[in-house]
Amino acid sequence: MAIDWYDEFVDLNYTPDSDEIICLFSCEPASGISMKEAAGRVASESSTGTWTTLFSLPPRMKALQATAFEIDGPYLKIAYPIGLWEEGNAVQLLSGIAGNIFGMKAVSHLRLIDATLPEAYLRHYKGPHFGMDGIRDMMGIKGRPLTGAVPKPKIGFSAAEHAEIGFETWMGGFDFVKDDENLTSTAFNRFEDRVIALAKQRDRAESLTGEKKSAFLNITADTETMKKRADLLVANGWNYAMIDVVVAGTAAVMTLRDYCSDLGLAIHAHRAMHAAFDRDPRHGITMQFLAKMMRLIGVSQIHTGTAVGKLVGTAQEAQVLADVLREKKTMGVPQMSLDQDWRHIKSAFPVSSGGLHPGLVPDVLDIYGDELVLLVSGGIHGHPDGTRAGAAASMQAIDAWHEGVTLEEKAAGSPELKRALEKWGSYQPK
Ligand code: CAP
Ligand code: MG
Repeated sequence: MAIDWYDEFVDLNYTPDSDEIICLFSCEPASGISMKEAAGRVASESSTGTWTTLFSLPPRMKALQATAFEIDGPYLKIAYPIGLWEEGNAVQLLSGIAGNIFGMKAVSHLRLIDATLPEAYLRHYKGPHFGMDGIRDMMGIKGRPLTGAVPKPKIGFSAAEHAEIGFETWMGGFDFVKDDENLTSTAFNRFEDRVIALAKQRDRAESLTGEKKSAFLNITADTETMKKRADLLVANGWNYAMIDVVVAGTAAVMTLRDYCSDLGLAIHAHRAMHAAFDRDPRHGITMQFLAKMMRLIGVSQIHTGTAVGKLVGTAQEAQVLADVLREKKTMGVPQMSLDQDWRHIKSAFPVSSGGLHPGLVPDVLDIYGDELVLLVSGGIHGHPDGTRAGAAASMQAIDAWHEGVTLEEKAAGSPELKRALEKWGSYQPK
């Protein structure tokens, strides 16, 4: 008597239906398990199956079974019937295609690389409220990256001190001030105080520069508290909220997407903790899949790496992530991403941050172009002449890239940039 029925989930002659979700995995079977056996187990345990044959199995269940239909070396494609999924519930999708399967003894390593989402699945999602164009209209910024900085050190400033640094950042030419991922509402810097103090400095900077200024204030907490904090942001004239989307969780982000959208707030998504599950190239979930989920749910922008800064990630990964977020139709890159027609789902900005300074700005723009949120934080507050000069130096570096001149050539007429290059040159932190 057969003990298991895993092989029923493998058909290498199968052609998926147009309304099925297609997932790309890389898989290393455990010793003694063939790739085909491992494929059957992944397809089974992420859809309807289990480890043993069952006493009763209603025939209609067959229509819900996922099918492993392509094996190419360590790469595995599985098709999931649309009937498996609750409409508009991304959390349930993750429980299926990114659930138990990572813990199976039958595989030594398993990585969810990407998934193609058909129209039949996409239609239940709203996506980003604004899209890149909407954000640019809202901020009145054209033809260059959006720029911003986090006050540094990461936390420890009072609300008043934080706001003062914000003023200097804006006066240096930057568009945004961003809270750090671990700054929420601490005894020395309460969220309410920061929202109000920064709003005063924003209004000062806007009247002195004539430019629209804003901030990514971190509302991350339990969902009900996040709603209250979003209300306070709107009450003080802010147009963005920041959420640590990985640690807050997919469900909370879904709730806040609608809540913020109703308030007209864009969402800046920080990805703190992402590297816990996407750094090992043989196991876990890729950042491109996380970015896809966040565009689907509807954040306006999410961090995607620098390649040249202090955190891991290659230039190719950054480009793949940018395509997943920005393109109307994302063209898949073999073994890294799948084709995705985003249909009515608006675009989202990639965010490049982490160990950047003016000397590295051209490298980042070579990767992303202008459709980007560029965050230079330590790289402005560490400038020999202070925050305002650091921001000005970064804006001069952006101009140099547009003018097609080297930083050294630009520095000849740009004292802030000259001073930055004297300190950092094109040093790549690690
Ligand atoms: C950068 C940063 C950001 C990281 C997040 C930090 O500061 O504020 O959180 O960029 O990483 O705390 O390290 P610096 P990623 O610019 O001073 O390095 O963008 O890769 O998600
Ligand atoms: Mg940070």
